[in-house]
Amino acid sequence: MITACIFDLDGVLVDSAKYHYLAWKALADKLGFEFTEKHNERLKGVSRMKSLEILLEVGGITMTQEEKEKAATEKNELYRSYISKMTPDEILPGVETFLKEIKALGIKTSIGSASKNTSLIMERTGLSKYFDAVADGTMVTKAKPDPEVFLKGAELLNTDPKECVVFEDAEAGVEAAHNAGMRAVGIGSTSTLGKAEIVIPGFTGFDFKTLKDKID
Ligand code: B16
Ligand code: MG
Repeated sequence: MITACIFDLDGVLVDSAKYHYLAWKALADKLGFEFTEKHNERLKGVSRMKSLEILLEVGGITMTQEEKEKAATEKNELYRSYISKMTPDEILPGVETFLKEIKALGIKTSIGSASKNTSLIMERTGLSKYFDAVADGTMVTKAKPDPEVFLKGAELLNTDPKECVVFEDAEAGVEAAHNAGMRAVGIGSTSTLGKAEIVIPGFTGFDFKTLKDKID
């Protein structure tokens, strides 16, 4: 039985990855090396500090802890300046139709995101109204594939993890869902998300019946 759906934010409900990329790229430019969109793929679903470490590895640069914190803060300030201009038009195709459908069916909904900027994005895009709970990077200490953020979502919804389905665009997120005892729908390609129970390219044309038929 499925009674709750838990959604990752970046890459599932909105495309904020492009803003993360622009902000990380500005930092790499300043440090004097090239940071490509392909490199950026490695940062999806990964925490802010871990993302910085990957970026520094790409550039072959070492920093003290203090320098790392300064660089991450600088990146976040630029990133927030971009996302503070987001609009409801940036919700990914098919997402609102699916959210409206499951709300009408009485399915409970939570966010399960690593991002500490979740509330700003939800406010700017108008997504807040579709969610009963928000579990995000401000509430957890362990990054995906640890199940902490999804278990927090289930707890906030007062739901058994076995009745939750997670929607994720990152491999580590699919693993985190399984580690939480939940099933997962991968949003993207089977080449990276093959372990999910279902993989779809996006929400367009996807409905709750299809979900139930495939995994309930
Ligand atoms: P912030 P998700 C993740 O969000 C992003 O995919 C990842 O690229 C980012 O580094 C992480 O949030 C932390 O974000 O710097 O805003 O706290 O995919 O888990 O919704
Ligand atoms: Mg994501």
